[in-house]
Amino acid sequence: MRYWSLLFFVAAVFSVGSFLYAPLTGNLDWWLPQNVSRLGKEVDHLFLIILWITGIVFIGTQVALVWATFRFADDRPGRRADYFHGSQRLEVIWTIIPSAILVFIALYQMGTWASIKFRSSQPKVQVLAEVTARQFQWVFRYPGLDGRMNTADDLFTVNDLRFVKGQDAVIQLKSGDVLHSFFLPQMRIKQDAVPGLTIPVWFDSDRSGSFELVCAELCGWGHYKMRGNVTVYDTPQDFRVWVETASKEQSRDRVALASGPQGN
Ligand SMILES: [Cu+2]
Repeated sequence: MRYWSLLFFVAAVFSVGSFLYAPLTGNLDWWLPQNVSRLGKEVDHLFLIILWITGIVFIGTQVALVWATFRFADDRPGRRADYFHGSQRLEVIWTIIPSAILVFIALYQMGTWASIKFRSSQPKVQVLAEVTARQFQWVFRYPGLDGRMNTADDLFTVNDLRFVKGQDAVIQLKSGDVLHSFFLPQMRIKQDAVPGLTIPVWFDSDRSGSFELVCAELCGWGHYKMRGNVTVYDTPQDFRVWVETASKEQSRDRVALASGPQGN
């Protein structure tokens, strides 16, 4: 039944249709989270390049598959299969082409990788917070009102990341137990938190609002709980107001703790 080949054709058309939908409409938001960061644009660009390469290869191989199943279908009764040795030249070609593509991608993405991960690209700004991942929460330590880390007025929050729009934010990432992965989908940044290491991570947002922080490494039964809120403020003043309010609340809680149970 050579018309079985048409089944492959329908599957291929469907796949190609969905593949073309995203880049041609220019609307990546329906399958990727909205991007709000400078580096995110480069990440999405790389993503699209790879999508184009895999898409074109997919179309090529599907066309060849459908053509071959149609062309060589032969269901005469009693017909025996042909056996033949592979083509060495063909194998050399289809090894060299993917290798060349991989080398191209490796070289092409280097600049983006460097600006996201190389320490030499770390923005020279004051560290926003120290972030410790542990089963199963993100603990943030902000410098507090004095702007200095590791002092008595440091501000602690859980699952609550805040920074200012249009400014580079740098955090120091640690882990208190196992491997976790600090992931800000809308800022296109992902970094493993590794026990014993302190890893600087930087990101930014070109708009204010509330976004998502998740753990992207299956780190135990409560992995799903490692979800945090990201608040991006319009101005440094807004951020400052939050630090002041949160610091006041924190010290009030400390006083309450120190003075013992209040009966409520
Ligand atoms: Cu985790």
